[in-house]
Amino acid sequence: MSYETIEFAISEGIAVLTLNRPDSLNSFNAQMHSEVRSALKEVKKDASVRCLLLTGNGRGFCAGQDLGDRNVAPGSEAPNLGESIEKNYTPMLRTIRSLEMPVICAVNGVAAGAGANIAFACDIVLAAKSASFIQAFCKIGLIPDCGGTWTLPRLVGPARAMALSLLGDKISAEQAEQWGMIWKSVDNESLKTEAMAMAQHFASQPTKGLALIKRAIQASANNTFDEQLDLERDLQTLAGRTDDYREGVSAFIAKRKPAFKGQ
Ligand code: T3D
Repeated sequence: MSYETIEFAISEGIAVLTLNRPDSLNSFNAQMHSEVRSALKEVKKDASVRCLLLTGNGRGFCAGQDLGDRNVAPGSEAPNLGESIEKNYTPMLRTIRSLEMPVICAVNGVAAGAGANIAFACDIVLAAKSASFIQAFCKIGLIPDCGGTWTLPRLVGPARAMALSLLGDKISAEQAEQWGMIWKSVDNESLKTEAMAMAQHFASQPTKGLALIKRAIQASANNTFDEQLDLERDLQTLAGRTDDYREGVSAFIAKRKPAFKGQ
C-alpha cells in the first residue's frame, strides 16, 4: 500500500513508521490517522515483524491533532472530540500498547499534545537532545488524551504530572530523561543510528518472551504484588513453551550465540 502522510517500510524484521507532514510538525489530519491505522494493521498481521520503530520527518515529531481540521467558527456546531478520540486515537494507542513486540519511539523534535502522549505510550523512548515534550492541551481548553492522564502520573508521579498538564510547560529531552519520562536523550546526529541499532537488536531477540515481559510490566500498574506473582507464573509458563527459550538455554549450555527466531 502506498502512503502520503507517512512513510512505512518493513525490512529484516523491523517496521519503520515515519510521520510525514513536516510542514505542520506532523500533526494528525484525517488522512494521517487513516494511514497510521493501516500501517499498524500491516505490522500486526505480518509475522516477520519483530520490532516497530516510530519517528517523524522534519523538525517535529508530532504536534498532536491538526487544529486546522477543527471548525470552531462562531455559531458552528461544537465538534465531537470524543468521537475523534474513539475513532482515531484510542485504537492507535491500544494497538501500540498491545503489539506483541517492542515499540521504540525516536522523538526527533517537539512532541506536543497527542504527539507527546503517543511517544509515552511506546515501550522505549529515545529523544534527540533538541526534542521537547509539551502537554499542550491546557492551552486550548482540552485535557491530556492518548492515555496521558494515566501514563504521566505513573512515569513522573502525581505532582509533576499535574503541573505538566495544568501549565503546559515545555520539557527538554534531557529533563525528560532525568525525570524518567523517557529512556534516553541522545545527540541529534545519533538519534537515527541509535534507534535503528536498538531495533536491529530487538529483531534478533526472543520476540515472544519480550512480548510477555511487556505484558507483565504493563499489568503491574493495576496489580497487587500477589497478583503480579501469579501473573509471572502464568506468563513464565508460556515463555517456557517457546522455541526461543529452548534455543536460549541450548546456546548457553553449548557456549554459542543463540539464533532466536521470534517463535
Ligand atoms: O481534536 C481532536 O481530535 C481531539 C484530540 C486532540 C489531541 C491533541 O493533540 S490536542 C493538542 C493539539 N496540539 C497543540 O495544541 C499544539 C499546537 N502547536 C504548538 O503549540 C506549537 O506549534 C509547538 C509548541 C508544537 C511548536 O512551536 P514552534 O514555534 O516550534 O512551531 P510553530 O511555528 O508553532 O509551528 C510550525 C508550523 O506547524 C506552523 O505552520 P506555519 O505557520 O509554518 O504554516 C504551525 O501552524 C503548524 N502547526 C503546529 N502544530 C500544529 C500545526 N498546525 C496544525 N495543527 C497543529 N497541532
